[in-house]
Amino acid sequence: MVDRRPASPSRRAVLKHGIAALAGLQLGEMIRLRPGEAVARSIITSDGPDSGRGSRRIDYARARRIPSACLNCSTVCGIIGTVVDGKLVKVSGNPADPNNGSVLCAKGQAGPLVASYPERLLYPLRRVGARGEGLWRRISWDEAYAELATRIRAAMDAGVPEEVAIHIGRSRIGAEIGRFLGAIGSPTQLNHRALCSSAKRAANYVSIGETDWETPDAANTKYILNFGSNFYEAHQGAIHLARRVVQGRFDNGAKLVTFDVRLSNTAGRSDEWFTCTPGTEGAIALAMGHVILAAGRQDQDFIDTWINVPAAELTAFYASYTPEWAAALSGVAAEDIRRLALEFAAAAPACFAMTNRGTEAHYNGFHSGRAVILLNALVGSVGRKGGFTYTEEPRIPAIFADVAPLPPRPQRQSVLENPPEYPLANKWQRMRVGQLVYAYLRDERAKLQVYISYTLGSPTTWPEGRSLAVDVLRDEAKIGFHACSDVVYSETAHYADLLLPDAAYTERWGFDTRNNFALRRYVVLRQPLQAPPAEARSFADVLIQVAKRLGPDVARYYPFADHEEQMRLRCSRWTAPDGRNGWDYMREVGVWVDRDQDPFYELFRWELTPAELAGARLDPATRLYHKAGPDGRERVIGIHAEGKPRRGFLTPSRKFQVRAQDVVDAGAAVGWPDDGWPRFIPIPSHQDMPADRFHLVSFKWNVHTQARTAPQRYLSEIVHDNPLWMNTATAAALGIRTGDHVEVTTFRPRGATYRADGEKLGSAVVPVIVTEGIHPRVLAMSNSLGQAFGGRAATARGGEPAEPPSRVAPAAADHNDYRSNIWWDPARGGSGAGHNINGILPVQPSPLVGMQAWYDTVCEVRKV
Ligand SMILES: Nc1nc2c(c(=O)[nH]1)N[C@H]1C(S)=C(S)[C@@H](COP(=O)(O)OP(=O)(O)OC[C@H]3O[C@@H](n4cnc5c(=O)[nH]c(N)nc54)[C@H](O)[C@@H]3O)O[C@H]1N2
Ligand SMILES: Nc1nc2c(c(=O)[nH]1)N[C@H]1C(S)=C(S)[C@@H](COP(=O)(O)OP(=O)(O)OC[C@H]3O[C@@H](n4cnc5c(=O)[nH]c(N)nc54)[C@H](O)[C@@H]3O)O[C@H]1N2
Ligand code: SF4
Ligand SMILES: [Mo]
Repeated sequence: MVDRRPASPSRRAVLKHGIAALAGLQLGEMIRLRPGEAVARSIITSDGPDSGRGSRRIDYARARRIPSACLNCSTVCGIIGTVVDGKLVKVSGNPADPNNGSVLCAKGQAGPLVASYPERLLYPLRRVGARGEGLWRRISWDEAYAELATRIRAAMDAGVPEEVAIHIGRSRIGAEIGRFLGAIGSPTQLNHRALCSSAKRAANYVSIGETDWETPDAANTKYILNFGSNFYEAHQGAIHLARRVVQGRFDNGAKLVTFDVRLSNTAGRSDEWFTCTPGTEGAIALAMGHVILAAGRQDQDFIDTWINVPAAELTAFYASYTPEWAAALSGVAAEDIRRLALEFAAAAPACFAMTNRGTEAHYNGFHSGRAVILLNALVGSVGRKGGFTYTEEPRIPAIFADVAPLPPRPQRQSVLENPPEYPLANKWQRMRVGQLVYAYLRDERAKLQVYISYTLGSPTTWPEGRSLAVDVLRDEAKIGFHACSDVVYSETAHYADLLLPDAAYTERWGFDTRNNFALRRYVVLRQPLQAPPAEARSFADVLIQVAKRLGPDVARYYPFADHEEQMRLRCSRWTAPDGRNGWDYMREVGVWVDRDQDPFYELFRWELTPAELAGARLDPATRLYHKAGPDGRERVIGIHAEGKPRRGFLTPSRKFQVRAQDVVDAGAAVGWPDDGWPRFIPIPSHQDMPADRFHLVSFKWNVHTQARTAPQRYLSEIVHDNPLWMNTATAAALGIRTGDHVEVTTFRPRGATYRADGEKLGSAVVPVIVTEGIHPRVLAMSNSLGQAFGGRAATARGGEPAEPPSRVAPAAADHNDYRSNIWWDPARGGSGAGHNINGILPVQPSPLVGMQAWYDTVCEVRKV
């Protein structure tokens, strides 16, 4: 039975306090957990050999080397764990991984520390007091499974399975989550893609018909035009791309030109860095296209054969986009635009133009992204060596297919998963419009009986996080029941009813594949490098256990005992070339690469095989090949081009799509007039901006990932502070100096988006750093800091251990560091854990796709 009574004074007396007390918590005992409290307790007090002081010697003679996959960011590099006596002591890059090879970033190397964090969640906990009060009781896993199953079954039996949602951040077990939701009939699989990169993906899909993000051939390139990507510090394919850019720069002397509003580490390492008015990158790219065509520097053969509009129409489209027009909008000199465009074209085809969130996280990001990709088509670098290469959609190949039977696609609909106002959000992949989830719950456009959050930091990482997200998370009328899977007591966990202590990424199973910059199909296996502490358990296993308790109609989709067995079954069908069983091979090598395949150069030119052509018909008007599939329905399988049947681009015309009818149609459905061309769309919030208003943008530090890394002490030791960047001239005009505090006040957006009234949203007081390295009209602040939860490293609070040592302590080796070495603790005169301003950044989905226009935010600033 779950005890929902508030704690009486007498019971309060025996309450334990602080995460560290978890280690000694008995079944049924209660604990109080609070935000930002000086969790100055630890679970072991001895200064043993592992105490974090002195040197640590790894006995390599006894060490095992086990391949797995990093997940300290979404790049998922292949790793090798060095494991001694069942304990992970070190990670390095897996040379067999074609993407990262032996290279890892600082986050990758420091990440395994989270496993031995003394403030890990160790046991399932059930809320006892009010939601958000922080009062918990330790329960057993059986109780946790039973309660979840009962509540989910109730929604199913009431005929509203869509009122059960799983909301994931960076999960990498999407298939497992999809299987569970499919089995219970719920479509409500929520994610964070619209906060992250949905505009970028949509721009790729419209233009070339496939793939999550660009995988340019940087190692072989001569020239890179980078519009708002910080790939030396971030990017979805971070290390994979960065190491190849370095190679291209050193081996080929490739030139790197970066457009960033701020001197990022990428901008600083570029040959040329340009600041432009935020959100005007599309105009610059269009003007570059104008210059290339006007100078006759285009690849006419590619244009004539492979793009879906006649050359004359293309020239007409570009006619008005002069460098002078773009200069007036962007602040980048017309001469520079002209020069860079011609340099770029001169390097063709070994050149590429790319974007990332600096261009895409805007109202016009989707359109601007398309304008940048189109530059590659104009000069014919698409797919070429050193050019804008791309891969097939990254997929787990059939040899590792998931275990049958798979549940059917749910028939029900949820506005949370598929908001009709954003017709391109789910067109090519289910990207969704995550930032509307809490807004729609608050506005009563949907409700949820069961909300399961997993690797989700919404109070700190989402727009209106500590305002809207927290308001909804604490409201039991909007979210009937919230189960949270996390590794630490995070801010999301604080607003849950049930806490499910997860296995960290070094302690669990998974399959992963990514856009591969080596241009081949590949898969990596994530396997446990050590056991999770105490009762922490992989969320994938939690889903399996709950499913088995939901009745035979659900359990029938679970013909395996646990996640490990599911992985084994998936790997065992295949035999490696050396005769090893696939399961042994994957556990020993960690990576499967399709060696039979040609690298994905000029994928659109790949010829259809005789087998593919058998039974196909060629339409003489469109030159498209049609063929009936197994269901009898005809599909386009390729195009007759350059005298041969070829794969083409996976767009409706099988050509690089410049004018997109899909976009015209999608726009018409929601009253957004769009002629289908990648035009420049002025950002409504930025029109006639008064002189005392500024652009407020954010960025990622090289050593932090979103809300994930703050508990990792070496990373927080390197960066624990995130002052607001302000230009020297701006600061002088406002009388502000480094270290001063300012009050930042933000405004809601304008235009065709959610709550676009331009009204004041909220204020925050933050410290300032004055620098030449930022556009005078832009203020910038990193989003990864300012945690109020997550333990001592995350909140910058050290202290002496107050709890008696406990033998239950699983991995308390490093506690001394937390006790005495958090020198950035304000109590020791340090600067603290930084600030989080997501609470005052408005929800602002961009039209059609729904990508959060993070970098459109407008603010005022006042010295305090
Ligand atoms: N202002 C601003 N905000 C941004 C951005 C920005 O540019 N500016 N960027 C956005 C982007 S690109 C993204 S992708 C989103 C990401 O934002 P989220 O989707 O929220 O992802 P994370 O911050 O990685 O999620 C962190 C949560 O996962 C928990 N966690 C870590 N490891 C594990 C684990 O092994 N198991 C479980 N169960 N939980 C774990 C952490 O404790 C934390 O609670 O943030 C967005 N937020
Ligand atoms: N270290 C680290 N690596 C990461 C992550 C992380 O959190 N930390 N997260 C991973 C994830 S989920 C993602 S989505 C990727 C994101 O990778 P990126 O998109 O490369 O990173 P961001 O910092 O979001 O944005 C890139 C740059 O855009 C700039 N910028 C902001 N506004 C504008 C603008 O209006 N115009 C221009 N031109 N530039 C602007 C910022 O200053 C920043 O340097 O990184 C991945 N890798
Ligand atoms: S880029 Fe760094 S943190 Fe991200 S997966 Fe690779 S090693 Fe891990
Ligand atoms: Mo992201």
